[in-house]
Amino acid sequence: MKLLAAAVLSILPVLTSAHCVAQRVRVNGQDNGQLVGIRTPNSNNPIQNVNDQNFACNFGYRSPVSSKVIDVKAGDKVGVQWGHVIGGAQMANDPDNPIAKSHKGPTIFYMAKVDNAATAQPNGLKWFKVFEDGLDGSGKWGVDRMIASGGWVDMTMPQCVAPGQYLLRAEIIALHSAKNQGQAQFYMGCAQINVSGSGTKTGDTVSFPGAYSANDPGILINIYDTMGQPNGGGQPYKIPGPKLLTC
Ligand SMILES: [Cu+2]
Repeated sequence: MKLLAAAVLSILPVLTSAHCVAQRVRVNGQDNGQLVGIRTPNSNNPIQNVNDQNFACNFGYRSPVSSKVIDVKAGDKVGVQWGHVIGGAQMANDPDNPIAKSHKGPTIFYMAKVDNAATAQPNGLKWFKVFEDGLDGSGKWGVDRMIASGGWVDMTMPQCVAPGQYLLRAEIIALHSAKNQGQAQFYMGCAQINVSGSGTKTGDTVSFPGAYSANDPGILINIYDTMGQPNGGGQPYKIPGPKLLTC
């Protein structure tokens, strides 16, 4: 009995920490460095309540929070890197870096216009969606592509986005347990960017919290087929939130 308890205890940290955290920003492949220009929570734990007051940009940031605002031109490729823990791997050959392979789901970016990206409070902002990568026809998820890219998810800054400062909200939704309400895992972090260009749009906006419901078809979902494969059961996957900005 004692041995069994010890065995259970020894696997618990693995079970409870196979999560991820957003921590680096790159522009056209140029990495700005660890925790530079991004608000990164100290914990890699997900938020599971879609109405959590910290749903916009997470909470409990590693301090000091970067005051860097990263320049992005319309048309640039801007990416955020995810890792198992801050710094990436938790140990040598960490199989859960950048995230546990079980954590299938979409990768998404939103933006919200702010006066000063370094100091802006995330609550009460108006967010528009600029990127989403869900489930493809071969059963691969956005998270699979993130893992294949070493934790990076890159998007192209749309040409029509109005110039100015923004929070860029990177999000992953892990759906491995999402067949039960409240069990989808939301990971998010907000980069601080300054967009230049000649665009005029800031999209159709939503609020966080508010944009998602616990029973949205992309949040309350069994992603496994009858063979237990995480391919969405052969059904198209409906990424939650508003429609993408179109230029
Ligand atoms: Cu997890």
